[in-house]
Amino acid sequence: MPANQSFYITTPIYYVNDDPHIGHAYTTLACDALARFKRLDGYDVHFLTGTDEHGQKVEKAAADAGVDPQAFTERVSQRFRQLADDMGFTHDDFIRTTEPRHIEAAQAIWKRLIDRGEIYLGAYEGWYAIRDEAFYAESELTKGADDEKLAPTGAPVEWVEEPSYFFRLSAWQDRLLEFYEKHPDFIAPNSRRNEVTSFVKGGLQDLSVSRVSFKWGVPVPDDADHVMYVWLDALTNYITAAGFPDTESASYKKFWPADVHMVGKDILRFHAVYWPAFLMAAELDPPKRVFAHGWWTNEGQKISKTLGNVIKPHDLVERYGLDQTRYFLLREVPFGNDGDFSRESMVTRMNSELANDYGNLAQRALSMIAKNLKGIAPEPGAFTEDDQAMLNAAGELPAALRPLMDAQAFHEALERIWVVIRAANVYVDRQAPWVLRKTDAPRMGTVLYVLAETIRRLAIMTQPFMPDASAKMLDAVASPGDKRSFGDVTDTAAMLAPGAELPKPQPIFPRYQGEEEGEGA
Ligand code: ME8
Repeated sequence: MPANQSFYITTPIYYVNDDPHIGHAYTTLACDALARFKRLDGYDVHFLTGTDEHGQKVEKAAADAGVDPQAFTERVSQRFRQLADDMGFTHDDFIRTTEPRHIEAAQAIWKRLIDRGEIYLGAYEGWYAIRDEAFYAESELTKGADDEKLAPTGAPVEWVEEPSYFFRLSAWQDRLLEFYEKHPDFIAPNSRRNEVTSFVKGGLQDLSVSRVSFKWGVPVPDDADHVMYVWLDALTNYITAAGFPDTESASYKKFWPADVHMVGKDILRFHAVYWPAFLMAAELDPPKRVFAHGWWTNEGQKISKTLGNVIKPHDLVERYGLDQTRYFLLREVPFGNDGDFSRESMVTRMNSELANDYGNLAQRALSMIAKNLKGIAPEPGAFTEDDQAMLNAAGELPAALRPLMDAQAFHEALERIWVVIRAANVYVDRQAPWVLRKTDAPRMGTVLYVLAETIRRLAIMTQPFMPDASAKMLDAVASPGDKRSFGDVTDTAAMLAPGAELPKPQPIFPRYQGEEEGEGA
């Protein structure tokens, strides 16, 4: 890996109108796993998350809570930072759109757009959904109960008529299509790419980018009656954090354009249509990729406050454990698809894949070393073909995982690791070191060495997904803290040192014994 290669990854910045839930944790978790993976692979990573604090929706939530918007955003933003701590996220920066550095950047992109004739003053007349902070055409609306007009997302809309600045989005249709054509990896997964392309082919209208009917936003430069449209403000956070408006700064040059904007499918249009258009119009580079993942439901139902089935990430962590929760969320659903949270499948994965497959592998091998070899890593004899095949299978994991992680196929990356874990369990059964103990003690030592070394390699590879458990496993095979990157998977200098003292093995993935009927079975 070339030294100092950079990798910039971002989460959406979350609205502070409400408390964080599993959906927010999911997007940031995916970014965290990828950020950790890239760091372990030698990249200089910049991982950004934060909160979206302006706009009518937040203003309204603050008014409902009887607090002024600034105090309200302070309070809720703090809960998102707490979530990040609870989940062990390793972001390098947490941006808030009410920070001076961001207001400066948002006004600077506005100026670039107005200087280039990409924004003009007009009047907006049309439908607006506060919940989505989005404008809708009459033709997109459906009717709800009592003939109430609804956006395609189900959000109620209201009629808005006011002076407004517009961005010449209509002029960007062909250039956007050309951009998608030239950069086939820009939108992922593929099905989403087709969705966006047909939306753009359907024609684009100029976009209202300022409002005068409320105040909670970034003031438009040179026209204080207007505040910037919250999406233009919010999207700009990605360049603020890279150092914009100083496009000559070392950080901007290093990290912009971002490698991946990770988003939920609900906000793909803003990221894959508006954002590259704003940037190209401002003569700035568009990001390299936008990945839109799917939607989580709870036991088959849409997650909503009204239904009272909001899953709090903190509760999952308390109940099942942090690494278990991280593993489940990334393994359960092919990344990109919708997913359903079910306790039964959480417990099944914990017990069969974590406790049985991975945990038992380590426990079996390491307790044999503890019992039969006084906890001292054995000196291996010559490796047989089987031994070598086992070591190679684990050694090939970095190369096998790189393309999967670059495609954000987290579930496949985990499955690929489990192929090796299962192979290691087959290897133990076939080699039967408990039989060798009586018949061929030196050969038992070699088999246990191969197993412990395989565990070391596996634990290096599971770090991005399950950092705490992997660290414990690496401690259990006496792996030094500075020899845990992907380069150390096969570096002979990092291999388990014969004679090393291994600590007494502790179970790392306990079986979950649920009290509920059916759980723990
Ligand atoms: O849209 N399943 O913020 P937001 C999966 N501020 N992911 C979910 C989810 C669910 N049920 N619910 C939420 C905004 N998410 C804007 C973004 S970016 C410049 C501005 C995740 O608080 C998912 O990532 O509504 C979704 O895109 C995001 O939360 C929306 O967060």
